[in-house]
Amino acid sequence: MMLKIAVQKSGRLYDHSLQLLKECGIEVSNGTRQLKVVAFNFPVEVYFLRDDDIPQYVYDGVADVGFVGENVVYEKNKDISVVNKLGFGRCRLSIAVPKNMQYKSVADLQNLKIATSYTTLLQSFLDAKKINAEIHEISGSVEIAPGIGLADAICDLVSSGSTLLTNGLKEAEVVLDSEAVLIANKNLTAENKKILDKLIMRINAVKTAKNNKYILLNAPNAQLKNIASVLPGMKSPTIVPLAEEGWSSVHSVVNESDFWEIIEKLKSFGAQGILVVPIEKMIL
Ligand code: PRT
Ligand code: ZN
Repeated sequence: MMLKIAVQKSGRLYDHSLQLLKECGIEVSNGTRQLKVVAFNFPVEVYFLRDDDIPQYVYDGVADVGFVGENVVYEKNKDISVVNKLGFGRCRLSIAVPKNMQYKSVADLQNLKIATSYTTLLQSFLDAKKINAEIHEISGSVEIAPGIGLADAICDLVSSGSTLLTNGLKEAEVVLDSEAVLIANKNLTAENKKILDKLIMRINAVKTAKNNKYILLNAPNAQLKNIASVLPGMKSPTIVPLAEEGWSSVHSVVNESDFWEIIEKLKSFGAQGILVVPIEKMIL
């Protein structure tokens, strides 16, 4: 029995998808760009597909699970489960207008013609905001539509914003914040469900590790209480006496998001020789 995983065959999600599988200990080689490849060391078969087709294939059961952007998942709107965020492929689906347009609020979109390939998501956004606008569906190079007089505004994916800038557009509304997610068919066999649970456990271990750092430092014993109070660790910090009298070595795990704040506090409590080390896997 094998779990069939669909990933993008080329494009922005390809490298990250294979990297994530690799970090989960699942090695596939796709040197010859085949449609499907069996992993060496985990019961999965990887299918390489266009990202737009992945929700449909997962819904049909051709693939059991897939890695795909939320933008595609919610646009296709199939009856599948979104299991886990994957932490890559971040972007937002936004409405953009010509930069010289006076734009104050969503009401300014009333009666405009908006070009997009995301008609479902755009329509539900406009409905929720009670805006009447004409949606003009185009499949590629959406950003040039206002410039050539095809539309008044666009709705497309944005990451750095430089495509909008070079086309004389500005972001007006965010329709959806998106990142790559793990999706799954709702009727997996019990056996495949077990493989999926293992995969999810590994993905979580990789994601958690990326969000955390291992930290080691030397602290004067008189300050250990203060230092321990800013270092929660997985349970509590590990404290080991140093050969030098009156000093200890403190080990802990800190979250990336409050990392610098913690470092500042540690320094103010007299911590020295602070080492910060990446964590490869972290199982809670
Ligand atoms: O061939 P296939 O259909 O599989 O690929 P594709 O061409 O449809 O998709 P691809 O590879 O371009 O993107 C795959 C997924 O990456 C998307 O569905 C998103 O989930 C995610 N993603 C993240 C992005 C971007 N960032 C992104 N910036 N997808 C597209 N863009 C494009 C955007 O459409 C616009 O043209 O990049 C341009 C904007 O980028 P900035 O940096 O100039 O703002
Ligand atoms: Zn696509």
